[in-house]
Amino acid sequence: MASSSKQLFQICGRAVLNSYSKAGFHCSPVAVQKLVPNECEGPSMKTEVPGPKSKELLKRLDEVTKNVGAVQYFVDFEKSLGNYLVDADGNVLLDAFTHIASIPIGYNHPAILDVVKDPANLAIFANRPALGMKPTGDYPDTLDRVLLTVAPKGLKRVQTMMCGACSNENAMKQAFLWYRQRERGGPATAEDIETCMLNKEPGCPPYSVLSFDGGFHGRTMACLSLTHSKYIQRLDLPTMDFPMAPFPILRYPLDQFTKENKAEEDRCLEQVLQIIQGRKASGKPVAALIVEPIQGEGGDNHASVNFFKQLQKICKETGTAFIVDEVQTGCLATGTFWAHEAWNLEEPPDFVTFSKKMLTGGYYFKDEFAPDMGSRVFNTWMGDPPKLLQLEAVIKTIKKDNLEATVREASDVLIKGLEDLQAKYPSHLARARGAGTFIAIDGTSPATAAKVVNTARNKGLLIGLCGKETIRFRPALIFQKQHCNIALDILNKVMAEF
Ligand code: PSZ
Repeated sequence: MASSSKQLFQICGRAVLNSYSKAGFHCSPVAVQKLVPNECEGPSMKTEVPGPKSKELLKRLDEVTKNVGAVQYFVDFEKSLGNYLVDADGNVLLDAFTHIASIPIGYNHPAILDVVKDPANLAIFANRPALGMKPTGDYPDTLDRVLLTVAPKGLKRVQTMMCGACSNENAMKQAFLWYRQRERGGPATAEDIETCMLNKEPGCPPYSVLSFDGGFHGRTMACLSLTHSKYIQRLDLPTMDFPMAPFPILRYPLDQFTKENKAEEDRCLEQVLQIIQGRKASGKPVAALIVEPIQGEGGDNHASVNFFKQLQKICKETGTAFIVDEVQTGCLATGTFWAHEAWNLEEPPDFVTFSKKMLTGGYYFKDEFAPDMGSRVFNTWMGDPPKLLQLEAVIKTIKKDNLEATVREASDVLIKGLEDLQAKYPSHLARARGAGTFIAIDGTSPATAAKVVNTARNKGLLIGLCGKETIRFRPALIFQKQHCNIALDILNKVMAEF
């Protein structure tokens, strides 16, 4: 972080305060307690987004990467602070999307800057270990102090990884190794060793992982076979012979469709059981099942506590590993540190994978799923220790500032505001829903949803799209009531233009 950042924050705060009150927003410049000092009072727009600077940069980046189809605008990290992202053109935007749900406590949070500035951390920032082979002496304590303090109840083992996809990829591998160990009941035979080098059975067993329609678990080549949210992620790529079950599509409001939703969930559970039994009978067993607590990329699809309890029960009864993908839902996004805490399971999932707000990728797992030998789950970096130090600052901030209460309060305000909006614009908006600040509302068509997101952006609010026609909120954990009110104010103006 350059030494000019403090000055820039102040400039940002003042400039925004002026333009925001000029724009006629009614947000009190005093009284509200900010969780990040000097944070802006509200958005301030100088240009459309993308503005001229972003457009120019886009051309330059395209010359180098030829892969800018998804880049919308460029970000200025020096000037961004708290819940406000500043773009390359100097636009200040209230960020309720946070780099696809990945900034836990906002931009340039003082607690994270302290970690970066601490001379005691210099060596670990300057030198990167190949963690699976040569970790630094403080590493076991760091894992204990950081990742194990927030471990899901009942899980005591953790492996770090580089990203969400490689977390799922390796959790899956550990599940396959576990399955094979049990099936074989002893060490690998000479035939196993010979055939595995030739892509043949029995060394390479025809195992699979069961995933759900609408699920998203990453884009590496094995994870891609579990990912079913958009065709563009899969088109022209070979996938593995992995089965897929339907995920319940619930009708809203939930309390008016209890019977229908229960029937829908039962239908999906029945399919899960049939697939697992069918595959086993045909000699191609399902070794694991993977599920998101709320399908994020697939369109913010929720299911009931009972659905997840039944899934775990089916896994247990059929000897299938139960992997819960908390890459997007983890780290307090849904109001509990792990979304699956809300299910009150009798025993923990076999694996819980994470990344995004956790800053490091990785997964927790039960003892019985530990790899059977060294070098089975391995790559060069296997994680990045400075990210653990940053995560430690996040965890401390969550506790110190009681961000659980902040998320709860923001959740209530945002969901209620979206419900009011949908009551006002029933021909454009539907199905407001969410847990914590993992919140969404549907447009009544894909075009409507896209128009809401794009118009909101030009008015200074960043939200995202997912599924076919879903508008989603993925703010940082420091998104307070006042930020919700600004967001709702902007959305009201957006809808008034429809
Ligand atoms: O288009 C993409 O590749 C996107 S857009 C959002 C994501 C990926 N989310 C990543 C993700 C996730 O939401 C869940 C539930 N599981 C796994 C992943 C993969 O994480 P990364 O992107 O870190 O590999």
